[in-house]
Amino acid sequence: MAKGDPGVSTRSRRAAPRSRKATGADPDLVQLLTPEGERIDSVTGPDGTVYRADLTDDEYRGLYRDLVLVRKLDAEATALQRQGELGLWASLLGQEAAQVGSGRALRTQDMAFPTYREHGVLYCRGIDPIMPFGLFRGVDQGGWDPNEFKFNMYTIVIGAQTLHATGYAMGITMDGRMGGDDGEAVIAYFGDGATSQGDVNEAFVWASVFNAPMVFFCQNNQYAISEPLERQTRVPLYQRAAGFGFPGVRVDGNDVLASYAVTRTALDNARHGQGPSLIEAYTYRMGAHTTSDDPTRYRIASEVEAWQAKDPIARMKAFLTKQQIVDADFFAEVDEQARSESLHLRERVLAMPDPQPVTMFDNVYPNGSPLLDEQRAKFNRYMESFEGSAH
Ligand SMILES: Cc1ncc(C[n+]2csc(CCOP(=O)(O)OP(=O)(O)O)c2C)c(N)n1
Ligand SMILES: [Mg+2]
Repeated sequence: MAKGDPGVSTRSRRAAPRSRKATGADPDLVQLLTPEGERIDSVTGPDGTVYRADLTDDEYRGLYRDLVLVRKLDAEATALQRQGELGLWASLLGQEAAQVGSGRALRTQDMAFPTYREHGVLYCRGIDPIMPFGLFRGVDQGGWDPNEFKFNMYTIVIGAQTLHATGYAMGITMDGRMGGDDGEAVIAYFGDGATSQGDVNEAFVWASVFNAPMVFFCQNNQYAISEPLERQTRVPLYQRAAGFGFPGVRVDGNDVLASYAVTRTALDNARHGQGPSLIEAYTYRMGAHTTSDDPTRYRIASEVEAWQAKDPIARMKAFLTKQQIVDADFFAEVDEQARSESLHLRERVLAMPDPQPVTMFDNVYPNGSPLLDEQRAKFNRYMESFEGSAH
């Protein structure tokens, strides 16, 4: 209901949402918002779990705002890279709903372990969106505090973070910080390609046998750089979980409501001691793998167009409009916020100072090291040997 509109029940204006078993073209896909913007009240997953996302109007609007903002900031990053201001960018285009839905499902005490593409989750954790830009500009290591925001540093080594996450989750169990509503849970993000890594399979084993409070969140964006999904697996990825002894579910990763509901359920199960689970968020990488990739060399335009019709933002917009959850100015106001935040971000990125070369010796050890001190001194003498050196 729009604020300041007392007495008019928005819900009464709405068509009653349907409930259903997950059926149709993909009977295993949990979907709570169709590409046409129709909300489904509840869906029963393959293992009998009932999923629903009956949120307040403020929450629906909030999710839409998040989706638009993270897409706009991401587009700004791609533009900055094209203009030579970033060394590289890994775009989240197309994956906004998987990231915002799961990111908003995290409770404050939960810990997330990202890859290099989780800018949307980072945003939901309340981290200043400038942070990954330092990393991709090559001027710092990505400067947020993982403990403060409960969001670990980006990990480029494919799949490695799933082991870090599992170890962290086992620590939660050992410290007795689970079992109730205030218990902690851990989410590890990774891609479809990462499922072929030994690390990920080892993490599955450890999480399973130690009943770790873990959610494995796989964004199946259909490609590992140029390698399509059929080069990784002969079974749907979520079904792999059964072999490791924990539940797996496939969610429509372009549906922010389903991504939210499924992740919330999995995290709450984990914090209450019910062990790990695997979520396969079925989505699509609409852009290049990174800015150094050219996807036209390995995929056809019609495939991209088919996924365009499933756009996560368009369906949320259709839902908000049809259900009259927003007033006439809402979409323009969100667009304006996205425009001004991305402009502000751009200005701050351009103003980032280049680091002094000698700072590469910083932060290697918490208390320094004699060997490093020696190397630093040698490096300083080398830099000073240049004529007119100010360094
Ligand atoms: C251990 C390791 N092997 C190879 C690479 C090179 N590499 C970078 S991204 C990538 C593909 C990852 O695909 P996926 O897991 O599907 O994630 P996506 O990039 O699609 O989000 C590879 C092979 C790496 N970074 N780390
Ligand atoms: Mg992938």
